[in-house]
Amino acid sequence: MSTDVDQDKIPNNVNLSGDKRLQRALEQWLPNYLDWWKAVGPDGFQGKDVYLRTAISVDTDGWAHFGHVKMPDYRWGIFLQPQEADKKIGFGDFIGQPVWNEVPGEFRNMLRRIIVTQGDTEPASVEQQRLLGHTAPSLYDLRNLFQVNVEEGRHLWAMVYLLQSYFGKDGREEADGLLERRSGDPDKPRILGAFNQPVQNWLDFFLFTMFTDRDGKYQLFALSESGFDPLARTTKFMLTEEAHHMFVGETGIDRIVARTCQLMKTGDVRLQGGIDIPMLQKYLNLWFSLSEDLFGGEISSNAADFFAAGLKGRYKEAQYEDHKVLEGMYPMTVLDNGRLVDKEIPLRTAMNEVLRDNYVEDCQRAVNKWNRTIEGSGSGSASGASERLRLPHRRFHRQQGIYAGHLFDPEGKPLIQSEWDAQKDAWLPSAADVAYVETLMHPVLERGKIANWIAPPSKGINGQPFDFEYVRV
Ligand code: BYC
Ligand code: FE
Ligand code: FE
Repeated sequence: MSTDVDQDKIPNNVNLSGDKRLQRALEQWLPNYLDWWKAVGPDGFQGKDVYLRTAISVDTDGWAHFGHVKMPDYRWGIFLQPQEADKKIGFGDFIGQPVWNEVPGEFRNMLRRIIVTQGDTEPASVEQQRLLGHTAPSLYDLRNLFQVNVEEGRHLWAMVYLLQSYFGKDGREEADGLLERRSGDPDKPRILGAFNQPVQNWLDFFLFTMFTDRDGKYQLFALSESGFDPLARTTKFMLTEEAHHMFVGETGIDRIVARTCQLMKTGDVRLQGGIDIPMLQKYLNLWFSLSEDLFGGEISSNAADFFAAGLKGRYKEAQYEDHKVLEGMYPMTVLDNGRLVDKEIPLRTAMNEVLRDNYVEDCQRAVNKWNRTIEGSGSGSASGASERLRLPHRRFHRQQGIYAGHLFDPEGKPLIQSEWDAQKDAWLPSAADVAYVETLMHPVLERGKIANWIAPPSKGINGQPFDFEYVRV
């Protein structure tokens, strides 16, 4: 009996009903979480039925359960990828030893810090996106926003589960702290830069889910290699949900591009209420650079320590031959007295950059796809045919790591302050750009209708048509 009650409140595959101490800790945390959700979660629509998928098990076919639910009734569950027998640590100084199922004492602080940093991003993103429901371009998009929001809420649960089950009293304090910090609050900000940046409009949102959630993908992959097996198993399951977040971003931008190309054929994009490619490029420059910062410094002793301890590996660690990495070097362009010089960095200390390389490659793939949409649109105007999107150089607009505090143009060329000041409004959204995008943001909440600045999706969610009642407004 009691098992069903627990599964009802907190669906899980961690035998919650058999662990009274953990159950008590989570049940104490739950009302605080709901208070947080109501205070700074999605503004409005909380009483509306939203067509959401809920994770109810970890079976590959059966985990996503679709139905209309009110967001506060969403069942935030705790799911870990099933344990593998005889699993061994796959990299670092402890390679080949059995994975840890308890926190190794000497790495307790490091591990807690990684989990808290990961956990902090999840509620932060919900806070950042809280007002967007009021300007959704369609019911389909409104539903996707809320899907992302409830799943980021579940990702917070996932990290809180780890803190409360494995880190005792300080874990419980950290779990409380995750509900106390606030995105953008000068006194108690979220931990990482991009998660304090305002997400004011849907262009921000699509670029955030494209670029910032994609940092999540790579960080989660790296953590899914962890020798601390509960972390590996938790993050592995989170990745199944993450795919949809990135889909929302990547296809969202593609739909804007498609609509913009249509408008190019009939005249000036802005005069027709669209988002022109140069505007999109500025927002892309902003969110790509902010998201690159999330990988940390290019040269990082923290990253080397995480790797050595077997806590955080590389993207798909199995693809590499050498999992100890005691000798390799990584070629890097660094700044030496303000000059760019090529240098070899011990590979272990370059792990953040190695992960960023995988990330940038994936981002480039998406940009190529958007450009194929432009090319395939046959947009006739002379300007239209020549416009393409591109990733700025990784030195551009960085606020973490070796390039922070220095100025570079989108090609990576060093600049002096006056050059930057003269051109920055051509590279990043200016106040006037933000104001223009703001004028386009009106809610379209009629079934089958869509805002003027974006094309409808090629298909709906879970086999439903675009004009499905995704949110009963
Ligand atoms: N902002 O050695 P360094 C997601 C700090 S996204 C502010 O360069 P390290 C999601 C750093 O903490 C994935 N501070 O960096 C997406 C350190 O501070 P201390 C989130 C920063 O430690 C969308 C100092 O600078 N997951 O899931 O190697 C929606 C020098 O550190 C930043 C993770 O991040 C920054 N951007 O690496 C929802 C995984 N970058 O020691 C969710 C867990 C660095 O001087 N985190 N600093 O006080 C980690 O693995 C690492 O902490 C980081 C940084 C990769 C973030
Ligand atoms: Fe997440
Ligand atoms: Fe996400």
